[in-house]
Amino acid sequence: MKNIVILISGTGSNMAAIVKTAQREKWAVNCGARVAAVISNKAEARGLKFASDHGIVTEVLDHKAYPSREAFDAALAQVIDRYDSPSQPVLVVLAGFMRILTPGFVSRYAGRLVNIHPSLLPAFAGLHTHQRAMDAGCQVTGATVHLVTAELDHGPILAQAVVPVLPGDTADTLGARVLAQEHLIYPQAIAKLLQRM
Ligand code: NHR
Ligand code: GAR
Repeated sequence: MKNIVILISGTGSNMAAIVKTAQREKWAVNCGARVAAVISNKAEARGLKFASDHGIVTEVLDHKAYPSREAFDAALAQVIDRYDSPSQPVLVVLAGFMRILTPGFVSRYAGRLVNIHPSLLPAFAGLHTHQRAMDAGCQVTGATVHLVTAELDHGPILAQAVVPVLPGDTADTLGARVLAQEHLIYPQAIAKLLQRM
């Protein structure tokens, strides 16, 4: 069985979409995979309740409790590695996880560390993507699932969804339209990746 470990920082709606798809599509049977744990760097992340309500182990690792990014990432890797072995390899899924990861962490999980970013990469890497897309006059934007590499939001692209920018949009209305597409493409991209793990 492959173990999926999902990292969140907030609402966790992408995490919830992955958990629901895994149940609906019987990933345990069809992909040999299960969502083993959800880890948040914020104790107040709303997604933690959804995860524990669905019988998933949850863990909080507050980055502020560590003296450096390297120390936080080492502690994070230690927790993740409980779910990693040759017979049960781990897939690490960033779902609204808001801490930049160190090169050491990224190389440890190379090829099995994925992120969803709310823009059509390579456009608008980094934060505040919806406001930046509107400010640039974009007529479309979207979301990108990509493998994580040491360079922020630059890894190989696994899936994208295109979303129109509509008259009168705010960052919030546009973000909600993008998020609905994220919930469709992220579980799908993960299922595909599991097949080649
Ligand atoms: N780490 C690496 N090495 N590479 C990537 O591509 C990563 C990553 C960690 C997270 C998600 C990413 C996004 O999709 C992600 C991709 C956080 C920040 C950020 O600036 C930027 C991009 C992403 C996530 N974080 C601040 C930091 O100092 C904190 C911001 C906050 O806490 O609100 O880490 O957009
Ligand atoms: C999503 O739109 C995701 O793409 C984005 O944050 C939202 C999280 O929502 N991620 C980033 O901006 C990463 N820096 P969720 O917590 O409900 O899944």
